Amino acid sequence: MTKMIADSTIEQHNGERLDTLRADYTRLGEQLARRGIDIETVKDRVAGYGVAVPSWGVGTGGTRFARFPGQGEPRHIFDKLEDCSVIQQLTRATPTVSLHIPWDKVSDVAELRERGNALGLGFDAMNSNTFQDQPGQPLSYKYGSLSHSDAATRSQAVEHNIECIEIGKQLGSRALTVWIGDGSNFPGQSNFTRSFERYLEAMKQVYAALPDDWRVFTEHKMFEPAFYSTVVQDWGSNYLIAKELGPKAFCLVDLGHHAPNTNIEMIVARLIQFGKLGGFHFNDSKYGDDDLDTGSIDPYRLFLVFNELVDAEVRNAPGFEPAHMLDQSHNVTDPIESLMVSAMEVARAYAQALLVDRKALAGYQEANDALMGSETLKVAFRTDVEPILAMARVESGGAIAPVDCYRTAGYRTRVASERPAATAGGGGIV
Ligand SMILES: [Mn+2]
Repeated sequence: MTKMIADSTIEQHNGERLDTLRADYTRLGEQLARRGIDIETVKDRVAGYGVAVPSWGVGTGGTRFARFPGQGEPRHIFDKLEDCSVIQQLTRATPTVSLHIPWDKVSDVAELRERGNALGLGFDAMNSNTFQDQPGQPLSYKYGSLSHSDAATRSQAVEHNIECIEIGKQLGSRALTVWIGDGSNFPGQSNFTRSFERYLEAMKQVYAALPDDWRVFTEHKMFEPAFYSTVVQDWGSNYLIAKELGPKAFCLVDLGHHAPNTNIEMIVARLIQFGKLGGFHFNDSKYGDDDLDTGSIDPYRLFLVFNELVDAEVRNAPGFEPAHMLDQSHNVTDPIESLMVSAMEVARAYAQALLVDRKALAGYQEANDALMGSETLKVAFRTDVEPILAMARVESGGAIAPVDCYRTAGYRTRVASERPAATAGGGGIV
């Protein structure tokens, strides 16, 4: 296996911190035991948890005003895979990469698969792109793609999605994520009903091309790039799509794609209840689709989402198999550092949700004890689970403090000398 960070660097890093970690872990284990929780069980479940890294996330993002490239930016998908492998090597929480076509298109897909495998990475859901025009593309998506008024443009978008499935099949992926920028900027610009009918008809063609063991995830978003209406604007429309398409179709929840203050954890619960939660694009948001680092603004909301996920996990909710992916734009940080911290934030929310006393919570809910219901969640959320996360990392070869270890290893400086300053590449804000 190809390793971008030397084992010796990680071993030295951990060696300097292991005694402290063991003491913290033992102390937390005693505290949890008093609450009837076995720390080893929690650690094992955290160790088995993985969130996919988006290939586009390792490049510096941007806004509609500007993009300020960082040092040593990946030039192509093979560089991106190396960066993704650093995240996985140090955090052990990101075993797969989610690719984006055409940004990650290569002439030799088998080579891409081999390179990923050599770096210890698998391939998660494929992401199609009909929200931009590509060089040489015959028909424009300026006025939409899968819902376009022109049948030939819709066909072109359908064919692109089928191409993504074909590439994914060669990589060992088993899901396609579809997000469209289709919508309108003015009342009267498009007909809500006819646009949605055209979208459904096009998606049925994409669905028909799915292999038996594949799933398709549709992603809703309330606004942007269209600012008056979008064709797939909310979870209600998304649920209708999944129902219309069939059993392999599920809804994807991007945390940033809702109005401010929307109760996202409740949307998650509804989709789980009706067997249509496909997965997540994790990020955080202050105002809109800010694509900020997961857990950087509202870690309690992230915990509440995971509280619903663990609730479904422990009661074996039918059809519950959500795909977890990060989807962020890193404008002012080193993307590798942001993605490492974000992956750990997702794992932290999972660990905290595992600590919820569900029997007590159900009792308080039955008794209408609002205060203690809330406190039961807060007790889990307030628990510092860092020793559990760090121990899970160490035991699988990762680093106790991934960002420290990454900086010590000097990876960014090294690749900056190998990779000429890049200017191309999508901002990757989807
Ligand atoms: Mn997304």
